[in-house]
Amino acid sequence: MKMVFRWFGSQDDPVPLEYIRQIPAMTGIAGTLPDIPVGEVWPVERIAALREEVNGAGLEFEVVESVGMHEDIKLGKPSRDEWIAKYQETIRRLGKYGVKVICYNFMPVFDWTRTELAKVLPDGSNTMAYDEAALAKIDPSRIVESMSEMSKGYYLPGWEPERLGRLDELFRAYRDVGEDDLAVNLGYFLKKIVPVCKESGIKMAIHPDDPPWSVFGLPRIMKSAADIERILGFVDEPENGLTLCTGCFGSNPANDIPAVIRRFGERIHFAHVRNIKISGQCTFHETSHYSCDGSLDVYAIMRTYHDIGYRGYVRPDHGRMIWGENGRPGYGLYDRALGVAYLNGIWEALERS
Ligand code: DNO
Repeated sequence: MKMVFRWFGSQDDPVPLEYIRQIPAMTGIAGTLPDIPVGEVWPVERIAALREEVNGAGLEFEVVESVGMHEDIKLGKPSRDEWIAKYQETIRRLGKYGVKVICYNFMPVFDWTRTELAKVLPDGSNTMAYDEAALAKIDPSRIVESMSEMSKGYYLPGWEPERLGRLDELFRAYRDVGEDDLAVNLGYFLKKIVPVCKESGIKMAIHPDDPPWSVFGLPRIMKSAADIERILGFVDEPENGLTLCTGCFGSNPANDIPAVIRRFGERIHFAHVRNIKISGQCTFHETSHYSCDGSLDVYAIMRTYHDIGYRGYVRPDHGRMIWGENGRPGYGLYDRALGVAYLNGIWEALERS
C-alpha cells in the first residue's frame, strides 16, 4: 500500500508539506485545487505548479481528491455533455502530470454532512458528529449556514459556495430525480469518461455517500454493497473503481467492510481508513483511528487489505482536534499523523508475520 495524506494546498492548508513529509513512511499527498469552480477545467499551469511544489517537498502527487462534479451531470440535464467534456479535459491534463487516481463522489447537492464539527469528547479532544435527531431539527435551507458557522472560517471540502448558493433551486430540481435516475446519470457519466481515463492512465474512484443514507430526502446511490455492485457494473473496467471510506461506509452497521474488501478489492484504488463510534440509529461520532475507541475493527480491515494483496493508495481520514490544535475540521495534523502511525504499525506486523 502507498500511504498518502490529504492536503488542500499552501494557500488553504495550515499543515505545511514539510510536516507531512516528516510523518514516517509518507509517500505523497491527495491534492486538489479548492478554488477552481466546480465543473471548470483545471488550468495546466496550476496543475504543474501543484505537482512541482509537492515534488519539491519530497512527496508524490499521484492522487486527486476530488475533481468536483457539476450538478447538471448528476441531474442528467441536457447541458451535462458540456460539463462532461470539461471533466474529460481535466482528466487528460491530470494524466499528463502523473496523477493515477481521481477520487470523486456522486452525492446530490451536499458532499459529507455532519450536525456537529467540534463535539467535545471525555478526553477533552473534539470531533465531528452526526445525529439524526439533530439533523431533523435543521431546516435544509439552513444547513449551509450551520456548517459554515461551525467551520472556524475554513473552506470545507465539497461545500463550495457557488453551488450551495442556489440551494432552493437544487432541491426543486431533485424532486423529480429518484435513486434509479441518479444511478443512470452516473452510468452515463462513467461510459463517457472511462475511455479517456484509459488513454490518460487514470483510475476513477467513487467515494461512498457520507453518511450512507438519504439526507433531507435527497437520493443516495453509493451506500451499500448492492450499490457498489451496480456502479461497478456500469462499466466493467478497472478505471471504474472505488474509494472505500471505512468511516462513511461503516456508519451503517449493516455494511460489512472486510466482506466488501474481499468482494470488490481489485476495484478499490483508494482506501480511506478511519473509525467512528455508532451510538444509535443513524447517529455516530468520529474517534481516533484505533479499534478500541470506535465501532469498527480497524485491525480486521487492514488484515483484509493485506490478505488480498492490496497495493493501492491509503490515507488516514478525519482526525479529532487534539493537543490544542485548531485546524480545519477533520483535517488537522496531529490525530491524522497518529492514525498513520497506527495503520503503518498494523501493516508492518502483518507483513512480518
Ligand atoms: C470529507 C471527505 C469528502 C470526500 C469527497 C470525495 O471529508 O471525505 O469530501 O473527499 O466526498 O469526493
